Amino acid sequence: MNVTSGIESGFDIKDIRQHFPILQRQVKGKPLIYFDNAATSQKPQIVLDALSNYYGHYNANIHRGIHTLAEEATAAFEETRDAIRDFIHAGHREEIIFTKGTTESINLVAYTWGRANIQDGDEILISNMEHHSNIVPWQILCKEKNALLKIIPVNDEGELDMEAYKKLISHKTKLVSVVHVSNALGTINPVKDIIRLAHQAGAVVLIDGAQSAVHLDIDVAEMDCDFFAFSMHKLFGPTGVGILYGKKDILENMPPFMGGGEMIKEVHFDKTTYASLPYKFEAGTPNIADVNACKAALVFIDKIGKENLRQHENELLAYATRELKKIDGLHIIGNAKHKVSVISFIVDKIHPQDLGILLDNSGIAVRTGHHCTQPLMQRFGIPGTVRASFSVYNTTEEIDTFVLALKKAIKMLA
Ligand code: 7TS
Repeated sequence: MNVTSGIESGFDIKDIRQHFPILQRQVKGKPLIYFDNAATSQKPQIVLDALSNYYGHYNANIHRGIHTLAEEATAAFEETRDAIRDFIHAGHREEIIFTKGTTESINLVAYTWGRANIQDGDEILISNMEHHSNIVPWQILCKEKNALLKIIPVNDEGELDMEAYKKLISHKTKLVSVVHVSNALGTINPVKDIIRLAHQAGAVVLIDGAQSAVHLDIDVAEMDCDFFAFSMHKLFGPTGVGILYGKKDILENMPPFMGGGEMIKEVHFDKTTYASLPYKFEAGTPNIADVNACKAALVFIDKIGKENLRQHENELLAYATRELKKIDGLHIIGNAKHKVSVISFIVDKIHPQDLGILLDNSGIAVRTGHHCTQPLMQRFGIPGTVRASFSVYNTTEEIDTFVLALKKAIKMLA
């Protein structure tokens, strides 16, 4: 399926905003200001069109029919796999596995590679800034295998303590699983160093790319990670599509995840053989419509250009940081040297949720709470934060409105 973005060349914020119908709506009688992009991004019209085009023109199950619709649906699905491979610079299309999200991608590794490779006394290293989806699967695995979960500490700025990491890693470490970019703090972690050191110790590395894939250039081959997980709904794509990248030789040696249709070569009651990669890990009817619409999301990103996107987001981050720092009693949590456009903050004596409710009354969507990073909140001794996360369609004018509404809310609640 050919998709064109309709995006003007060069960076034109007015043009970009026009591609997102939701930005036209009002919330509580005010124009929507959407600053919850780290939770999920909004979707451009071409992604909405791709969804409706699939259901309206070529809806069919894939990989099994020989009729025209099935062939078209299969071709679009496999073209999306190629587009994802190009997007993250994987060496082989077989290394791209469709899941329903980052959470499922990480669990797939825990339930297959983990159960086959982790033994009594082995160690798994994660960090203090992980999302719950990169903590709980490893806790379950460690409990089952009598393995040990060790934690890389985070410093006061919200950066990983790399000296501590070097001390924690040893021949007992079988897996290092860390987040590329923190969803709660915005910190960009030095994953290349983390991966190099882990490999020197003989450990396998999983990178949680849920937050990085939309902001940073991802080159899994150069990064040399063994697994990379992300969700397309944070990259202007539909919900329900995740990606697991895995190195081919590792995936080939992993047992399957779910059993069922499409993942087999031959089924006999006494023996079943499995399909080749990537189908071994894609049992059942996949999320065809949403996967196919992801290609439109990638076309959209490509047309804007990651460099333009990053420059715009960095300007918003710098502007908002400067403005928020002027507010008395407001403390930014996460002041790492390298950050994406995520700002978490607390205000003295005011609960984040109360601020969130008042901001919503002004049409402003922010996230409040622990952001599924409770151990990180415990590290900072706080119940949660207010988090504003910016995307390509946000503006400095929106930040001005947000800062004004925030000052008003603080005054009301103080
Ligand atoms: N890892 C990180 C770093 C994340 O930010 C998220 C989702 C996940 C994993 C899980 O992704 P999912 O698509 O499988 O849910 N983060 C957030 C957030 O910050 N607010 O809502 C979801």
